Amino acid sequence: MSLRRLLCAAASRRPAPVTCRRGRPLHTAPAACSDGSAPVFGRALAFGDRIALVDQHGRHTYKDLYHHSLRLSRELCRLLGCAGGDLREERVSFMCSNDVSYVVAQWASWMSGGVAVPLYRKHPRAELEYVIRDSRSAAVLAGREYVELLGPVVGRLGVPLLPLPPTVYGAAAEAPGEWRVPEQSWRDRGAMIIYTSGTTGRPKGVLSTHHNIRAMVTGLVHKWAWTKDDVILHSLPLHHVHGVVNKLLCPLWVGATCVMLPEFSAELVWEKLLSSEAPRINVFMAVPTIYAKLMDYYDKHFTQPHVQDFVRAVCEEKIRLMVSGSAALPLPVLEKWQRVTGHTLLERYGMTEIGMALSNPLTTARTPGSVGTPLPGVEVRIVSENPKKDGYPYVLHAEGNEKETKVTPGFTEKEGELLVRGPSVFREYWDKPEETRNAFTCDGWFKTGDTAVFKDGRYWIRGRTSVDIIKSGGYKISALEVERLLLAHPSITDVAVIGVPDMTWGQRVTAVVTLQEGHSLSHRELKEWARGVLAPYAVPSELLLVEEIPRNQMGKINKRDLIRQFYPSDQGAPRPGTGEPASPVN
Ligand code: MCA
Ligand code: AMP
Repeated sequence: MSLRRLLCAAASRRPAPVTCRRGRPLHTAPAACSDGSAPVFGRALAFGDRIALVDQHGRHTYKDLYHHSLRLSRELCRLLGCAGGDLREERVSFMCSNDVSYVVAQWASWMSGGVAVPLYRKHPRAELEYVIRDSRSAAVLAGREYVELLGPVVGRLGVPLLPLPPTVYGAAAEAPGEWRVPEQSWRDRGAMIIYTSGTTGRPKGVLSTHHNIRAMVTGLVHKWAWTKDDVILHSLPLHHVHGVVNKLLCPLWVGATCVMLPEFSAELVWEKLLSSEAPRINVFMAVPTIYAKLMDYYDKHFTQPHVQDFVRAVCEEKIRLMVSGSAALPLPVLEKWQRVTGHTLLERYGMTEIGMALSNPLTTARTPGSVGTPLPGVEVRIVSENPKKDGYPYVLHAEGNEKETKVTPGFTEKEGELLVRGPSVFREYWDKPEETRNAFTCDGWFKTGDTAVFKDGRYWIRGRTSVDIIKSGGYKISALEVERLLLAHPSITDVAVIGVPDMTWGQRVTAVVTLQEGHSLSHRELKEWARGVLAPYAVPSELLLVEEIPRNQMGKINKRDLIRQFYPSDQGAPRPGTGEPASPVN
């Protein structure tokens, strides 16, 4: 039923009450493989004819997913001349829409013993090429929509392309004859490479093993009480941990159903959340920007009181869990969402390199602004540099795990860098041993680069240690990488990229630019040009033209000063200082 028809009916209908499932035991399917770290597909046959995925093409059972994937894994191994069926961690890049083809490509890569490298369809060609080359992918799998796009890219790189067969999208699948997933040890085997921006240099591939992924999934399944009766609405990109692990692998792990939209649309999300058609959504997760956009839509379209009552009643009665993460959740967003839906968003904290680390509780009170306490198996520390250099790598402020946190006397409520250790922490930055070493303390803790504090019995994230990491729309963006690319513009002589606080996006990417003498550049022109070299979320949403970008004697730009100069209110509303030599360009 369309959203409009749904709302017309709202005045006369009340949602059917749904019984609360909190506290029910988790569904545990017998593992199809004896190895304790076997991937999610190893559990699929036990869920057989249950619906795993609902997408734009229809409904797909666990059995179908399994068999389509096994068939594709056979094709992949044939293509690469791997008769034994074990690619031994060869990388397999793949580009698929948010639908059944994604799962089949991912599982096929794993069934063949390969490392899955998801590509994002909105990335410019140069970035796609970078990922395929950097990961040294042995093959590229392409959903039918992307064969044309990827053709020239793989052609240049000399990598074979395997289009997914059309049957994947709809037909029921038979078991592919004698072909089997070879017996292998999964535990330390690489499973997935997700590319993430660092402060400096090109994006790095974060390699997580099957054991890491299993730890991420089982920690969340336990903490958020996933069961096979859950139905999650999926509307996130599938080249980051939030979309891949939290929203896809968790439901597939327990035999639940994932209703997947091709992409985020506020209208479609509301339609699905409010629909009474089976399977009825009872779990939703998103980045803060999506909640902000859903509320914009609500303000524009759900103006009548009976519609608002209907929305709140459905959300309260039908949905058991709504989660926010990937960026700080602004308090006004949390409060408004509470008013609109009756749900206090469960905020959690994570990172590509570690999966999820901290979470508010499921059943007891959630604390706005806090990210809760460590997830099962996760250990955290808050530390600062040791000024004494007396052999200790750092000063310990607080240390905690799922059960408790101990604060060093004298360090109550003292901010510091958050360190993380545990089975979900990644194995390595692909092909970057030095960066991998530098990412850990000498005693083996991963340095998140986030500033945190332990206060009132829970953890709070205070922001990034580096101003050159921008979070916009839930995406991590390296300011220096955007600067590097913008400097290639023929009119730009100098550029500083800053993240300006913004209520919808978290931060907006803003370019402060000096131009060649006699040149002009409008924001529209810059955007058009930048779309060819940057992902849509990294294209500057604002351009400030200046005569000169202030630098210190070392040639460094003080970006915090720059933000204060142009946006003195720091409240998200841009207020370029009057009388300054800068002018925002539209
Ligand atoms: C897109 N646009 C933007 C931004 N992104 N403008 C300003 N700031 C941005 N960040 C503009 C585009 O340039 C375009 O403009 C218009 O919006 C539509 O672009 P589109 O790509 O279609 O945007 P959208 O679909 O509206 O995207 C908004 C979104 C998306 C749905 C919030 O950003 C998103 O899916 N974010 C989630 C990212 C995520 O999953 N992060 C998790 C990573 P024009 O129309 O002028 O061309 S973090 C993670 O995984 C860790 C482990 C964790 O903790 O979760
Ligand atoms: P990514 O590197 O793209 O995986 O993004 C991870 C980063 O997102 C973390 O290092 C944090 O800076 C940020 N992040 C994730 N969740 C939260 C949260 N709940 N609050 C504040 N920042 C967050």
